[in-house]
Parts: sequence; structure tokens; C-alpha cells
Amino acid sequence: MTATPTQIGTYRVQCSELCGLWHGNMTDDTAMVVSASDFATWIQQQTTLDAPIMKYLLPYSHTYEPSPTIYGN
Ligand SMILES: [Cu+2]
Repeated sequence: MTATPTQIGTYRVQCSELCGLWHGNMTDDTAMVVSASDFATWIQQQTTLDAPIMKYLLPYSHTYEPSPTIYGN
């Protein structure tokens, strides 16, 4: 999904493509458009909250498929 918001606020969003079994539940009433500084603050808060579990996750990558080399191919 992409959007170009023009106003700060809270919006209802809904999937507009019949995408699968739970398509009917693909709505959210809490999609928020915020200022750049509020977004930066939120990112910092999330980074702090997530720090304890980040050590268990794979490093960031564009792909997460196992490399064939780990299977000896
Ligand atoms: Cu959907």
C-alpha cells in the first residue's frame, strides 16, 4: 500500500483487494498520519521497546530465504 497523506489525523483503512481468507477483517480504525517529528519520536520509542528482543532476530536483509549453501548445494 502507498499513500500520500495531506492531513494529520486518524483514519480508517480497509484492504481494497480480495486478498485471502481473512480479507473481511482487514480493516483498521487507528491508522495515523503524524508529523515528521512525532514519527521520529515514535520510532525512537519503538526501538527502545524492541531492544530486548532484537538480539533474537535475524539481521536486516532484503531477503530472508535460506541460502542454498547451508544445504550443501
Ligand atoms: Cu484484503
